[in-house]
Amino acid sequence: MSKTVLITGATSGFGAASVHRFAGAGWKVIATGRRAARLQPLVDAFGADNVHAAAFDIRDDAAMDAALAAVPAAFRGIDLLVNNAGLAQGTAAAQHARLDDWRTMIDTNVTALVTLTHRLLPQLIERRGAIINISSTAARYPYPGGNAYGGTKAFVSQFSLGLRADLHGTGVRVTAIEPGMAETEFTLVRTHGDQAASDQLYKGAAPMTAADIADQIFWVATLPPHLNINRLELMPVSQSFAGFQVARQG
Ligand code: NDP
Ligand code: 8X3
Repeated sequence: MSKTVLITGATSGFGAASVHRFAGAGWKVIATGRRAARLQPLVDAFGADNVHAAAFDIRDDAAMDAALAAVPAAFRGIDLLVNNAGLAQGTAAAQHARLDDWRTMIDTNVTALVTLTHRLLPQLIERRGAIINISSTAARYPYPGGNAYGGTKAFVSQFSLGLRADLHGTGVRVTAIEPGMAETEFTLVRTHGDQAASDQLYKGAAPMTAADIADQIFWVATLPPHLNINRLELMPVSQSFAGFQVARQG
C-alpha cells in the first residue's frame, strides 16, 4: 500500500520538487501552500487520487485545522511530514532590520512548524512515521544580515534533535536537512521581489537546485526504518566558509 506524505510549501522550490519526487514514486501527497493556483498543476500532473491540494496560510491555526479536517479519506494517516514552508525576509543588519520581517519569519519558520508538528504527532506515532524538517546552513554558520532567519533555522535544527529525544522508542524518525545555497524563489521572496538581485546572487555560482534537495528528502525518507539521519548538511561545491571578521580601532 502506498504511503502518504504531507509537504508544506509545495507551491515553489524544494516543496514543489518534492511533490514531483514523491508522487512520481507512487506516494500519496498532500501538497500545501498559500497559492492555490500553483497547487492545481500538481494535482493535474499526478491526478486527484495521488495529490491532494490544501491551500492555506500556515500561520493561520484555524485554516490549518480546517485543511487537516478536509483531507479526503484516501489521504488520511500521514506517514511523513515534510516541514518545508519557510522564508527569509530582508538582509539588513539587526539594527536596521524591520521588526515585521523578523516576526513573519518566526511566525512561519518556527510557530507554524511546531503547530503543524504538534497536530500530526499522534498519527505519526501511530504509524511509526517520520518528520523531515528543512533547516539551513544558516542554523550553524552566522553571516551578516542572517540574524533572525538564522535564529529560526537554529530552532528548527535543535527542535528536530529534541523531537528525536522525546520520540525515543516510538519508531518515529526525525531529520533536519540543512542546505546551503539553492536557486528557488527564496531570494526573490527575501528581497521583496527583486528578480535582478536574485539572478545576480545565483549567476555563475552553480547553486544546488530544488530537485537536488528533493532527492535528498526522498533518500532520507526511504532509508530502511532502523536508520535515522539526525542532520544532513549540504552545499553546492562553489560555496564554502569565510573567516571571522575583526573591527579594529584606530
Ligand atoms: P521558495 O520561496 O521557493 O518556497 C517557499 C515555500 O514556502 C513556498 O511554497 C511558499 O508558499 C511557502 N510558504 C511561505 N510562507 C508561507 C505561509 N505563510 N503559508 C504557507 N506556505 C508558505 O523557497 P525554498 O524552496 O528555497 O524554501 C523552502 C525551505 O527551504 C524554506 O524553509 C527555506 O528557509 C529553506 N531553505 C532554502 C534554501 C535556499 O537556498 N533556497 C537553503 C536552505 C534552506 P506560498 O508563498 O504559496 O504560501
Ligand atoms: C538559505 C541559505 O545562506 O541564504 O537558508 O541563509 S542562506
